[in-house]
Amino acid sequence: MVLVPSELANRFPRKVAGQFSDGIVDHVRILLATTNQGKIAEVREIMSGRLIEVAGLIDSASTEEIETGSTFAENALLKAKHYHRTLGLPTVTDDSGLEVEALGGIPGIYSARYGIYSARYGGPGMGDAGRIARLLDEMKDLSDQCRGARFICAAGIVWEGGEKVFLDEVQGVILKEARGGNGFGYDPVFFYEPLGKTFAELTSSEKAKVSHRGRAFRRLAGWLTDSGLLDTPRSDDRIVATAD
Ligand code: ITT
Repeated sequence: MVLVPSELANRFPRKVAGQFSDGIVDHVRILLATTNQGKIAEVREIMSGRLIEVAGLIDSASTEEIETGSTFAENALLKAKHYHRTLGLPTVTDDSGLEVEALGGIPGIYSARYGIYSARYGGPGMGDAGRIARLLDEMKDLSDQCRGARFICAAGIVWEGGEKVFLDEVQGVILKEARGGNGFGYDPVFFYEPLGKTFAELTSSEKAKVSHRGRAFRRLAGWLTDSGLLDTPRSDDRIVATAD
């Protein structure tokens, strides 16, 4: 479902604006700017039961050229500033990725682009399977004791009066084979020891409770509630997500 007021749609770039036609509401307060459907589903889950709702919005624009920073926090704010400038709305973004200890933190901030330059793993149009294949190849000689990794999430927000970013992480181990069909990205090889399952074997609500994203966005949501940014909330306030 697309939930955006008509006057806001007019301020989007042409390629995006055309995609707002099938739904209109009056009160959009915060935009969740991401092109990643997996993130949208998870942030919606994390925010469920709160004042803030997350709605899907189709946006074919890539965030890759905006992500020129050298940290997750920088990139989260760069994306949020870009969409805030375009839309004039308080804008929330997620920059996240996987860091493998024995690889010195790789793929890190390049998690989405990992393997993109190699035809062997799918090239520019590569998907999650190509990224995972490259990671497992890089790690094939590492023993079970040397497969520690962490997911990191930077949840950024930019509004008229300022910017803020909330970082959090979760520790795990990279398996030698993929397991499970839920989630997205590297979830099938990210084994979460306390639950004895990969992230792809967790339900969305189980993952939301323990994930880097769940932790970072709950902190952001708590801050939002206290910040005054949502003063005079309305029952139909929405976070609107962009995704392709
Ligand atoms: P946006 O920039 O549009 O939000 P993106 O997918 O390009 O989407 P990032 O640059 O933040 O986002 O890259 C994050 C990548 O890290 C993502 O594509 C996955 O490959 C990986 N990743 C992040 N969180 C993950 C999670 O919860 N489970 C599995 N993989 C994850």
